[in-house]
Amino acid sequence: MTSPTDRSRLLVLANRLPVRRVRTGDRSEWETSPRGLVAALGPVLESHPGEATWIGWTGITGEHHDPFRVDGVLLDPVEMSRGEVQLFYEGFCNSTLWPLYHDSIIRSEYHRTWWDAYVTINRRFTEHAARRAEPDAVVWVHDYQLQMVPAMLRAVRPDVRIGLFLHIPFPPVELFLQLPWRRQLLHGLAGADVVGFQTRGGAANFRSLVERLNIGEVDGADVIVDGRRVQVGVFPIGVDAARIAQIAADPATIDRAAEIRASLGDPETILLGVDRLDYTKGIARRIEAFAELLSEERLEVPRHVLVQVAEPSREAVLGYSDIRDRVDGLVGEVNGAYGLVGAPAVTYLHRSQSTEELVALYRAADVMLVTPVRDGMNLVCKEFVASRLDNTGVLVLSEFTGAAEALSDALLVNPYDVDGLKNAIDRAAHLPTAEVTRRMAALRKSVTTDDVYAWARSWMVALGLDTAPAEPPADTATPRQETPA
Ligand code: ADQ
Repeated sequence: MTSPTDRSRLLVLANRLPVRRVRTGDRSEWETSPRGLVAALGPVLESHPGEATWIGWTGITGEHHDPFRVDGVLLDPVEMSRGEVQLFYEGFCNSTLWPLYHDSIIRSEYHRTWWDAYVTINRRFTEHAARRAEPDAVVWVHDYQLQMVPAMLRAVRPDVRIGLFLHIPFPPVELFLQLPWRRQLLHGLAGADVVGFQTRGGAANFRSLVERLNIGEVDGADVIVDGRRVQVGVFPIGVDAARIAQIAADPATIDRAAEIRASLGDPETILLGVDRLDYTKGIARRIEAFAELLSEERLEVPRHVLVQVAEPSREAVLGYSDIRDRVDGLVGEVNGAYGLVGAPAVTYLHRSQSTEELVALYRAADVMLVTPVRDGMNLVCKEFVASRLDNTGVLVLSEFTGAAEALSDALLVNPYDVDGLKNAIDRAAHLPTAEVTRRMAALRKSVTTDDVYAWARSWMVALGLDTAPAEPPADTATPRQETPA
């Protein structure tokens, strides 16, 4: 039984709890979500049996839920009303911060009511954490939805050790300065003992802003705020490469990959895109580049085809229906112009896929196109590499992903440079085998070494919890992780 006064030694705070509710007939149950941070953090939390609590929203509005346990972890739901979701999540998080932190690709909206809701929800998370934390507990806060929590929590629980990891980019000074609440947000982050970023660039932007806004002083990699050291670290997130390799080696996956290739007419080259349907991911530009290559006869259907899988995302948020319409329209145009009977130029799947199906697609593809205009890390490219057990396959990767920092053996592209993108796709489709193998072998070394367990372990060390054996579990069913955005 769970008591409302249960306290924990390790707390994770993330916008979403790692569960979803499934209904069978009249009954409803919580099921561990195969998505979200759970795959990354599951082993860490389970290695603190009875001691870990995850605080987050269930994804359901207007309902009260008592804390409950899943796999030994206490889940403590934070409630939100429909109105709060609109102002906090759809508003401040995804229409103010998300575009601003992704290079202002679309214009951010600044509304005081959204900011007020952001403060309210951050305070609510803080209250849960303050209640749940044992003396001297460790609190690991995730992502842009909860940037005020570190300072709020420090004010009421100075005994706890607080880390915040930002899954998305941290913007350059000139962009961040637009924010009417820039000082509050920076103070919020600087309340942590450790602030972690995906890239060196994000960490450098944070240090510059702390100095520029006179929040504190830079001292080496860290900053000193109110006489207190805030460790500023770079923790590039990875994937569960061992688990993906296991799925990729499964005969059922191998058969499915062959079936996919056959159903596409056994083309010479299958180009693949897999993304959340988000305007940051560069999906439309990628399809346009492919279409130009077809029009110039540098590529040709049915020898070369594109498969684009786009997971529906944030459909109630500004900008998302535009990108959906744009991609729908483009696919129609390109297929109308270049498709053949029984052989579309672009096969477009606008829905979620199982991990097994994604890995089969990764195996079936020859060229993976990962071309966001900005991305904190990007896990898809690492999942692709982890699936290519035989060192085949070419990765075309945007320079503007966090992943590009380590994956320099990909064909790196500037996604704004349409000719450069076209040349990279063309080159990828015709790369000599020896070069394909050399590049993929190097990519695999990086992706399998710097996996999600290494990432979790480095956080545990930074948070002073280095006893956690964050090793790949022998048998888990949660292969994929991403931010609970
Ligand atoms: P996201 O923006 O969601 O994550 P990404 O890192 O690519 O981006 O993760 C997407 C995840 O969703 C991957 O695991 C992928 O397999 C999965 N996915 C994509 N399309 C799918 C589909 N159709 N069906 C099922 N699954 C699908 C945020 C940041 C990233 C950062 C991560 C983790 O924006 O930059 O890498 O958090 O920190």
